[in-house]
Amino acid sequence: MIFDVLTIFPDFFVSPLQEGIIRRALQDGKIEVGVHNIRDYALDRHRMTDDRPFGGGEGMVMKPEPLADCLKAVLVGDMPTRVILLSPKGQLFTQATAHRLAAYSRLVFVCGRYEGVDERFREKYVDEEVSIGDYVLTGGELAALVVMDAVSRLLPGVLGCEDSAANDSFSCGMLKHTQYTRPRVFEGTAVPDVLLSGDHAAITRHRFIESVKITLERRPELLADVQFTAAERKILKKEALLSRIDTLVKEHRTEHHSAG
Ligand code: 6GU
Repeated sequence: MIFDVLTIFPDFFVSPLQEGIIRRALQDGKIEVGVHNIRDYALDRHRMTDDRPFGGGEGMVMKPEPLADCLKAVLVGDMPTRVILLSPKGQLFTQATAHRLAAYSRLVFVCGRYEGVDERFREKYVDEEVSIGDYVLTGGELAALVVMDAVSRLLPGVLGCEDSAANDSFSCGMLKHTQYTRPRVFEGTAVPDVLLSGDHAAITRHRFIESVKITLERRPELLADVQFTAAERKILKKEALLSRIDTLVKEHRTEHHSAG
């Protein structure tokens, strides 16, 4: 996977890419990151990448020509590429987005700054606009790093099998079960017996129930979109969780309908 980043702050990307799993992915050639300074494509005397908005108002708008020229220089070859503008006005980035983006050969991130980018650049060159949450950052750089991190760890061979992405929170639409390691007793609290039992079926069942309970408590709205198997529904019924979940799903659907 090739990531190309268009930014006016290239230094933002130096140290976050030099640690841990991302560093190893770069060393192993599983990912490649090209950081491109938009200012290098600003050809006026002052190398301006932004200007005052037509119509007046606060803040500055990123000029379309340096962005377009920078992008054209990056978009050589015919790799399946997605051009992504990071902006608080974008579609919310989720684990599903990460999976979808992981299928491209190249992602180009355009990091917006100031009050936004000229609309004509967005219309002509941007495939999708992505936001990482309902809050405002000073620019798209941190968001681009978030998306690169989330996508990278889904690529084949990036995670060791020890930390496989298969059991992540959100991978099955629920939050991940709790985890324990040594010592068996920490400050008077022991690890749950079942985890020491060696009974893998019992452990899987325990973790499934844990996942459901944690999700019910913290992010109940997520359960509306989870497809439980017949076997899972049987377990949930036995644990007296099924009716709670079914009620919740019904409520959620009704809310969606009345909202839509
Ligand atoms: Cl992608 N950019 C900015 N500036 N703020 C954000 C964001 C992106 N996502 C959430 N807030």
